[in-house]
Amino acid sequence: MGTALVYHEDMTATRLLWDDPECEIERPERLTAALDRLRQRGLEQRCLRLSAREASKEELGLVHRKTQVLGEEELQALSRQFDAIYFHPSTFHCARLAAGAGLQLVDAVLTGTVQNGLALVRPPGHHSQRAAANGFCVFNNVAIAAAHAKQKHGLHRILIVDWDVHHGQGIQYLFEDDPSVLYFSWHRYEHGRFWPFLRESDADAVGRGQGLGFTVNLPWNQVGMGNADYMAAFLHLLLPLAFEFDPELVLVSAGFDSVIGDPEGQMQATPECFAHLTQLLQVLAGGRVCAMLEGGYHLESLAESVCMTVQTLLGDPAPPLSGPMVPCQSALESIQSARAAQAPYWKSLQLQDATPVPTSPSTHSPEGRPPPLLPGGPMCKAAAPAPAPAPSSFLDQPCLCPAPSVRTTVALTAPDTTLVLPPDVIQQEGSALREETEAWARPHKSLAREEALTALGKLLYLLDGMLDGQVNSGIAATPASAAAATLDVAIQRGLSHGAQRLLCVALGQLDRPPDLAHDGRTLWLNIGGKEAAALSMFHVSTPLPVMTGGFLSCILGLVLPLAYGFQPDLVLVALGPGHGLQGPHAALLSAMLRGLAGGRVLALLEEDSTPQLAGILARVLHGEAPPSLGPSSMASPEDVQALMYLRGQLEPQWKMLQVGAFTPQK
Ligand code: X5A
Ligand code: ZN
Repeated sequence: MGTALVYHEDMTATRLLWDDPECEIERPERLTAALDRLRQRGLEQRCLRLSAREASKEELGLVHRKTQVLGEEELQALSRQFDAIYFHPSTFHCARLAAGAGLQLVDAVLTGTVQNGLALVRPPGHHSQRAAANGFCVFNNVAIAAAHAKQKHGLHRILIVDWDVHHGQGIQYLFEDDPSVLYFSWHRYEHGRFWPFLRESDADAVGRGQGLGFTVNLPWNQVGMGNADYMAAFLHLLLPLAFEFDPELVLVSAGFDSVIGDPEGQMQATPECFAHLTQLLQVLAGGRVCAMLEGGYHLESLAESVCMTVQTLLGDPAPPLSGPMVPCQSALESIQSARAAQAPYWKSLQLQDATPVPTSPSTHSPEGRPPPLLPGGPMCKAAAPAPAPAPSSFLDQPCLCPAPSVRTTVALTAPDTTLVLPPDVIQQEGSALREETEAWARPHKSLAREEALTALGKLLYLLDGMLDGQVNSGIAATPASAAAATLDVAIQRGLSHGAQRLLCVALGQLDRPPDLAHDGRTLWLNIGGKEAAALSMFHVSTPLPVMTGGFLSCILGLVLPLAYGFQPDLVLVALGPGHGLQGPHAALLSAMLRGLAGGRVLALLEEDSTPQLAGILARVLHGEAPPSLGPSSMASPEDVQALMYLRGQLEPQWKMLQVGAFTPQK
């Protein structure tokens, strides 16, 4: 449905006219650098370009008490009345355009003109308050957009995700008693020693009155937070609450001073991380995501991160994350204290007994971090796997590998004319050579039948296309009786044809292929097993959660932490016999697994699955938003128990599972 890019070059006019070291970083080149890079990458051309309009006095009045136009000579005097603010003769015009751009974006998304979008604006907005400019911000662009979405579009639940490195205290103040706006902000805090030095930026500020629990603060008490810390914050704090809140719209205060290189943030997360954060948000609110630029002062990091965000909004798969996926101790402490502060208000955080993290000396130096993923440990004695191999070559140099010409392919046994697919999703005609297919099938009795062979031929052809980099993702079908054997062949073929690490998420009654080597190259995750069991760190089984709430905590609390920790370069999702998964649940799982392996995901269905299921999975793998699950029920006690048990078993090896302190069960 498309991505809007809202911009107006007039917004480059406002600039600092005198000497002020604090304010000089908020300069016009921020916008031009971002836009130039979007053009260079061909991303701007793929968006619906909208020219920003000025917000009206009435629209500004949704949030601000009074607005005024001033003479030039008053500007500097006025600037001194506020904290970290400069005014320029053009500032009022620019700020009205910035607020107007946000309104246009929200209108375009909520009227269905586009699916999502980005407003490239300055001045930024999230520090601005009802009657005070603050921190380079004049009007609160995101807050005005939220108020407008409520008033003009009748929305009842809006999620604001503020990933700027500063606390958007302006947004917090404006909605702190409003339960229709869930405001999440992470920010450099350093126990209150970082600007804006506010007590109310801490985790225990959770809103007030009706709005209790609808303000979520995640203060970072150290600099140097990286990809693993940001991903852990999303998986273990923001997303559980966001799914429970079930927003109708997601607004992002998209500041990029939280990216590596930024002088304000001093953080370590790479631009690719913002592709992943964006992708994770796109599974909410039917994919209605409106991002608006806030901070971001390192021009290179800013430009790159803006590209990552737009590319992901456009539906492109996220580049794999680099670096060890091990959250640092300080991040875990912060996440834990925010979870503890929010637990009274959110059932998704209850039951999962939260105890404080033991404080241990923690640093951000590479030496201070726990070593990356060391297989072995107490529970792996039976089948001690070899050390995880180095990342595969095609992921080491993603730039040398041209984007696949085909994003998603559907390889059903007989092309289905009733399938509803995006125009560029191809129904595959091709099949692997007959002799080759037969050779792969030979060891398996269940693959002897003609239908099974035909299906296998199509699957092998698709898989080869993916391994060669011609196709990014796909779905294939197999007769139910041949599901296990087909999956076995797919794994062997993947491993022998270039995959270094293969993640297999097997739903329903599918056993780990008995001849599969225990060498750490395959992570086998079965959802739908009889009981929770970790036979090794690479062989995990859990029952299918009964309730939606349990399913969500299984994905966020187990599947994705393991998957991100493993860093696969190929993902197989198999819906096997008795998988019992509803379409929307299967779609959500597939959409979220798309964050792994550069989106190289192959879904294997049973032949008699409905065309609706095939269609929805193909669309999701292609980058469309999954349907929202609606308000989620609580996880059942059995679901929680299974999850807690597996965490206890696996946490020592898979650090992304940590949500703070946890006492492993004996
Ligand atoms: C939008 C934004 C930062 C202000 C920092 C003042 N403002 N020291 O990033
Ligand atoms: Zn900022």
